[in-house]
Amino acid sequence: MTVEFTKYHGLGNDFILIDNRHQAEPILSPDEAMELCDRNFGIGADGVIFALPPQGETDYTMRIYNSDGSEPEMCGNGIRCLARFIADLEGESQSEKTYRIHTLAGVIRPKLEPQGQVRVDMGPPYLLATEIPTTLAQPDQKVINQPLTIGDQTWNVTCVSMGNPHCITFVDSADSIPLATVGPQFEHHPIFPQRTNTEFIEIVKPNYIKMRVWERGAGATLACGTGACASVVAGVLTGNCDRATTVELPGGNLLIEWDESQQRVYMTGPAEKVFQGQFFPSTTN
Ligand code: ZDR
Repeated sequence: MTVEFTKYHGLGNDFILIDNRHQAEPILSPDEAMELCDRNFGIGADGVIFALPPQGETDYTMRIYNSDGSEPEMCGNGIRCLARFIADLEGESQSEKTYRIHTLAGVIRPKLEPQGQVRVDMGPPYLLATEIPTTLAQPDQKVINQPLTIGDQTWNVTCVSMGNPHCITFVDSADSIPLATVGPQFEHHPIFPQRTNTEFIEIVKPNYIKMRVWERGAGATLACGTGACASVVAGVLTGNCDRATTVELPGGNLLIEWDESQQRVYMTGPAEKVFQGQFFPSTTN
């Protein structure tokens, strides 16, 4: 059997998109997804995303596997790619449609905008320790600028869930962080029972920050949408950022807005189709 795929990226955070509208379960296993993400032995991607039939009052369901085969609740760059993918499938790529997407982090609403941009209503951030989840504070407490010792270094961290867990730390220079060394130490620290994504943030101005990310299950990536949202929320909570802030990532910029009245976070950025093709999985479920 052959499977059609389309490759998209959002600021260099790249995904293999699969048209899975005909059945409620992903047509590939986590192991198959992991093989496809391999940049030498597969297609190469940070994750595989499936467009599945809707659930409840939605238009589609999104599921995603990270490149290590684990399944995150949400993916900010990925949902912009999914919106473009389904618009292409529906012949709606020139429209300014808003989709309601069921995810493991609730209903997320991406809106197609001109010039390939997608603005996404990412829903509210979750701040309690139990919601992250982390044991760094009591379950009903927030983790804002709390010391966390990793190896011989103590970092002040703020934890935010955008449906998936993020640990944010503000640093003098984002470029000088040895990501490949410290990233995994955060990711696998026992105070994060579901592991964590980690963002290192340099404040350039209150409305412009620079971010480097170590993603749970994917390692260093060029961009992270949920991470950019979580970082601006952490920046507002710590008095470092404005509610509307541009986040500079290695792959480009995202505009993040945390709406005070509605408590929702909006993310605007690009999503681009790169190529399409077919592959031949050894097994399918
Ligand atoms: C960070 C991410 N790429 C995005 O754009 O939001 C999401 C991928 C999922 C992440 N690796 C996780 O939470 O496990």
